[in-house]
Formats: sequence, C-alpha cells, structure tokens
Amino acid sequence: ALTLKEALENVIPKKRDAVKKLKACYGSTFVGPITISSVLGGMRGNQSMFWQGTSLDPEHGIKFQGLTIEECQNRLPNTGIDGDNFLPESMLWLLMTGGVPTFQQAASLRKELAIRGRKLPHYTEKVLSSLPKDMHPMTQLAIGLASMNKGSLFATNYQKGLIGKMEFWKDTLEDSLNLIASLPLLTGRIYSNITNEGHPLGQYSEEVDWCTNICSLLGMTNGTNSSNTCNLTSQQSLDFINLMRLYTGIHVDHEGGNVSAHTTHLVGSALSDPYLSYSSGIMGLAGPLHGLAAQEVVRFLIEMNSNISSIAREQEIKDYLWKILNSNRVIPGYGHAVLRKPDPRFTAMLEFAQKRPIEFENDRNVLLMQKLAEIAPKVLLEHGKSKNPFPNVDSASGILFYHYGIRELLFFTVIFGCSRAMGPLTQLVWDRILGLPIERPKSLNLEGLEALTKAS
Ligand code: CMX
Repeated sequence: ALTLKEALENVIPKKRDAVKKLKACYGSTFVGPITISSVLGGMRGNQSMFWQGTSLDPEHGIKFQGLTIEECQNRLPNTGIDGDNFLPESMLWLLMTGGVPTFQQAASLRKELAIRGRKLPHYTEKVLSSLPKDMHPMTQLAIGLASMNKGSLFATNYQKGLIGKMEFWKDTLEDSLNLIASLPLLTGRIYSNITNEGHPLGQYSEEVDWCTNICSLLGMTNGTNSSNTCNLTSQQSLDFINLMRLYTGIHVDHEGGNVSAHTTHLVGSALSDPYLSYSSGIMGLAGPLHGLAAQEVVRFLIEMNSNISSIAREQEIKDYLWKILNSNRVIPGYGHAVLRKPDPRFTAMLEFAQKRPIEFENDRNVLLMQKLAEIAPKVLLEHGKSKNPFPNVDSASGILFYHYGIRELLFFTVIFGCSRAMGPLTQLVWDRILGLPIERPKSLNLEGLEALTKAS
C-alpha cells in the first residue's frame, strides 16, 4: 500500500499545475468586494484566504474535502479495535491527499503515527516537568509544542541551507506527522500534571490507535491505568474511546478563517516550523470565543441546573436565559460567525448521547444540554441580535467528556487542540507544496477609511 507521503506525491503535480494556471491566466480575476464593515468587523465575508482541506457552508456546515460528516462516517475506515466511528487517522489521510484511504492505507498510517509518537523528546519532558502543576493546560500545551521546535527537521535543514523551496514540504510533512503523533503523550503528560502530580495515568502502546492512546494516557481505559483511578466499566471505557474518536475526528478543521487555523497558517507563512506555527494556533484556541467555549458551556449548564427546579420547567429555563442576555452576557455554545443552521458537529455529538439513553438517563447536565437545544434558539431569536440562534459543537462536547469523568474544565480545550492539529498542519504542508508566500495584508487607519468614503 502507498504511504501517505507517496499518495501525496501522486497528487502534487496536478495541484501545482492548477495553481500555476490560475496565477498565470486568471491572476487579476476579482474574488469579491471588501467593505468597511468587513474591515471593522473581523473580516467577515472577506474571501481572501486559500484553504484546501475543508470548506464551511453557512447552511450545511463543514465539508471535509467535499464530504459531509455523515459521508465521512459512512466512507472513512475504522481500523481500530471495536468502534462505530472512523478514526481521525483516516480523516488525516483524506485531508492531506483529498482521497478516501483504503483500509490498508488507514491502518498503515495509524501504525506509522503510533510508532512516531512513542516518545517525547527529553527536553520537552523536562520542560513539562518544570511547569507549575496549576498552570493553564493550554499554556502547557503551547510550551510543550514550542519546545519541540528544537527537533524540527524543517528548521534544522532550512538553517543549514540544505533544502530548496520546492522541497520544503517534505520536512514540513515529517514535522507535522511527528507533531500529531506526539499529541497523545503530550496530552497525557499535561493531564497527569494537573491531576496526578505528573505521575503517568496510563500507558502508551504502538499497537493501538491514536485515540485509544489518548484515552489510556488520561487514565480512562481499564487495564492501562497504573494509578487504578479509572472508575469506568469496560463498556464505558469503550464508549469514551469512541467519543474521543468522534470528537477528534470532526474537530480537525473548520475552514481556514477561524482563529486557530488562521494563526497557524499566518505564522507558518513566515516559514516558522510546524511546532512554532501550531503552538501559536493553540494560543488562539485557548480564547473563550473559540475553543474555550466548551468549558464555558459546562460551567453554564452546571450553574443553570443549580438554579432551576426541574428540566421540565420550560419557563424557568427561558427566564434564566433572559437573565443572562439582559445582563449582556452570551449564551455559550450558541451562535457562529459563519454557520447559519445547527452545527452538524453538534448533531453528531447529540446522536452519540441519544444512542446511549441508559448511560445518560440520570445525568441532569446532559439532559439539560438536550433540552436547551430546543429552547435556547427560540429565546435567541426573540432576542434578535445573534445571526445564528442555533447550537454550535461546543454545546455538547464538554458535557459528554464531563459525564465520563474529565472534570478539569480548562483541559477540554487541550483535547480540541489534539484534533485541530490535523487541519491546519495539513494546510501548512500544502502551503509549502504550493510555495505560498508570507502573508502581508494591507492595513488602513481611520483616516484612510474615511478617505475612501469621500471617494465613493
Ligand atoms: N448569546 C448572546 N448573544 C449572542 C450570541 C449568543 N450565543 N451569539 C451572538 N450574539 C450577539 C453577539 O454578541 C453580537 O452582539 P453585539 O452586536 O452586541 O456585539 C450579535 O449577537 C451579533 O453577533 P453575530 O454576528 O451573530 O456573531 P459573531 O460572528 O460576532 O460571533 C460567536 C460569533 C461564536 C463569537 C458568538 O455567537 C458567541 O459569542 N457565541 C457564544 C460563544 C460560543 O459558543 N463560541 C463557540 C464558537 C464555535 C467555534 O469557534 O468553534
């Protein structure tokens, strides 16, 4: 079977030719107007980024190389032991090459990543050991990733002048695969830092898939937990692994303009290596309007539950939501900068819970999450401000992790960070394949914008 690199090599010439043709023949074609509202409004609607792996349709949500989540669930192979969801490794292949991997290809990528990820560099271990145990887990992740820049093949070979521009992608790919492969150990290390004085909670295995390793190292699988703190039944452990596969499989990418993806791409455009680029993306993912929203939702659900007498009392829930809105706060987990319908990623997470009614029948938080999905859109519509009153993915994800025992709310975003590595790093490889230049948009000051109004 072809390796990922070989499969990539097969598709590169066609894409390079297509870009060359676009630049040579259609370079002056207009993509769209840029308005003052866009310049002052977070660049909304401004079509000015190149991004290959995913595209976001306001009505239908995310598509991965043209495939919806449902199509990915039907077509991408699951090469793990037990499970009803495709593996993120299969998604990585799809993003990188544009094609659905065969079972064999997906299995070999799974194995390749498991081997690449078996050890963290000793200096990264040392850096992580030295961090205060109560340091924000996303800061720990960003530091851990940035420290790995010391071993970057791209940075080393670039500095030595060993590689030409057209070959940059090869070391970028190597670094990106090593980075992605290292995430189970990094994540496990951070979780053990914040919950177990840095002592391991589980073991790494080259025989299992990426998500099973993440779950083992979080101490969430039976038999791998050296501290014996795993309170899950075998079925729950398996469900948790499948939740991890689902979650990390569908959070990989959300087009290029979101903060974590855009940051990675921007920093990478300066030819910073993948470790530095993605470490910067992680810093953006840590923001409450982006990746941290899942944690805000959990806090919100717990607090709401302690303030209402019953989930069945719709009016009480509505009153509670209005109190939030009237105090000028947002309802976390609702709204989106681009989407204008319920987020299909939310629907997939909701279905995970709906398929396991007995597991969740006594979890008031998960029940409230489901109830809110009916009530909050009505309230937000009446409120009339949000352009999208529907749930986004963060509505459901954190509370499901919480249910299985991940109670450190700030840690959820680290799991998001594991997944999100795949999309932006894929793009970084393609940025190098296509020789994209450093990003340098033109900025305007207030007087410059005012001058434009006089001209029009
Ligand atoms: N609750 C209350 N008000 C909301 C709202 C919500 N959930 N979503 C949007 N609004 C408000 C905005 O704050 C804005 O108000 P102002 O005009 O007073 O500033 C107004 O509605 C218009 O906003 P918008 O154009 O609909 O949304 P934006 O593109 O500006 O922002 C987002 C998008 C996600 C930041 C926003 O909907 C929000 O804050 N949601 C809650 C936080 C959240 O769930 N974030 C996770 C996003 C998912 C992701 O990034 O992956």
